[in-house]
Amino acid sequence: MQEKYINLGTKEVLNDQYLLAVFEVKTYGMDLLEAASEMAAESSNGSNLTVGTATKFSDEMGAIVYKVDREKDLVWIAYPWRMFDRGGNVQNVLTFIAGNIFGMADLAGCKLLDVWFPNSMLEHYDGPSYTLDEMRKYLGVYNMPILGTIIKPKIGLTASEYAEVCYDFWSGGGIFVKNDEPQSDQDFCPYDKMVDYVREAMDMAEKETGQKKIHSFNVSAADCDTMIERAEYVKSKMKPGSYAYLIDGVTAGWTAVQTLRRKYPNVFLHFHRAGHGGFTRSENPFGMTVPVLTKFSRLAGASGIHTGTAGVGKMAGNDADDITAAKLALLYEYDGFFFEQDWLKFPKTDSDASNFIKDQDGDDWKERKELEQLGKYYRDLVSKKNERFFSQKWRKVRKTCPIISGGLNPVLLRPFIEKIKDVDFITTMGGGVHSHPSGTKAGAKAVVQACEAWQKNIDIYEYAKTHKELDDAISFYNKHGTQSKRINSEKKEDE
Ligand code: CAP
Ligand code: MG
Ligand code: MG
Repeated sequence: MQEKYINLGTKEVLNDQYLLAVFEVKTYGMDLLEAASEMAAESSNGSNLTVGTATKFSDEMGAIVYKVDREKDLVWIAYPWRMFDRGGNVQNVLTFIAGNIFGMADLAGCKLLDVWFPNSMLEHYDGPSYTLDEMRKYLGVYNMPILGTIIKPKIGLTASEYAEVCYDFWSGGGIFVKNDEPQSDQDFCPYDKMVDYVREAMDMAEKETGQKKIHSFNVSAADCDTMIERAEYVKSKMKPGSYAYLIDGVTAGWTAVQTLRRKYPNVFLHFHRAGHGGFTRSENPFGMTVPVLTKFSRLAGASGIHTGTAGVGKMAGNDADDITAAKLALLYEYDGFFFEQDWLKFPKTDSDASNFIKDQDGDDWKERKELEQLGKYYRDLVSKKNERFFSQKWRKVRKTCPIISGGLNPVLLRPFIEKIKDVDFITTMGGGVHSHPSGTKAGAKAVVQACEAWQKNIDIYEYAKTHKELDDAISFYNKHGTQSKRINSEKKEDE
């Protein structure tokens, strides 16, 4: 037992100087508190042996186990955020708190269920720069999801064939098109040719429909130089606002995500999470939850991240994980599984903030000297959606847009909207558009019509009576359903 990492019940960890984390921990017999103390050591300044080289100061960098729940196998660990790499490095935080502990032989399970970032830590991290708000402004599309697709087949089209499918979707009224997550620079579809043809297709479709369109280009690559080369090529060929950069954040890594966020603050940064299932699925006793992955993507500055369809589509996922993740991405404060996270940035030394509050509140500012008071005051402002406050980008981590994909089709749009109770998201339907019996353009029209039906609060079966593409989609997708056999069979059992 590493006693020096245990301080149960201490309130010190709530003084805005600690990142808080909750883990579900299983062991091969080791006592839970002992396992927690070993985890705290390994994920901060220690290891399994006490070393003679430790100093008084290095001891202060030790994590603190401050709560355990033996019923539920939960442990709460606080990390002094001063120990993290300066300069807002997300990769470093994860290397500490979601790194070696997953390899500890004494653990039979270690799942990071929730994290809480203190306000004074948030001011050191980028957060998103170009958000869904800027995308909506560019498009002139409000009060509805951004309707999108992924070009399918996933890979294998030539550059001109690829662009033709983009054109078909856009001419059918679709707005947002993305490369599929593995599409990059393949010999049969050279990157520059793909970009050139997409631009042509976009110009034609915009002229024909009078609508602005967006394409999300996958810039993931073997190295950052090549990634930037691809980003630069896209930037040189596409109109500002008409493109996003897609990054396979799990396989390309957090450094790639933050490089793009810092180099291209005026471009929508689209975080695809391919590979996340390896450590987020509930069947996996090790790893982190979807809400935790989502919170780190917002901290790193993703403009949007896939947050799952909450069991409506083909991928494993549930309401708790996927809806919580979407809300933690979008809102300025939300109750996660264990922590209420607000995304406000203000350090103790923030004189602007105190002046801001003084303006807001005049003389009785005096009793608000304490940070806790400041924090509470800001939270009051946020909850009251104080217009003046919201105009101040500098004081908050801007929103990350949920990107909803995976086995969706026009029939499933409304069920998802009713689950998430929000329309601030991008939906990308691949199979659910390109498998439409009358092809991609009809598939796009069916998605648009399904959204119109929702906007007019008309049942889609009713709306389909006067909208053929939707009618065909309903018969086709009701027969084929989502592509997950398990979800389909569970749905049949429910019926
Ligand atoms: C969806 C998709 C997405 C996954 C990502 C695919 O295609 O393009 O990458 O949905 O999952 O390749 O499967 P379909 P998530 O629309 O044809 O299913 O959004 O859960 O990260
Ligand atoms: Mg706070
Ligand atoms: Mg895909």
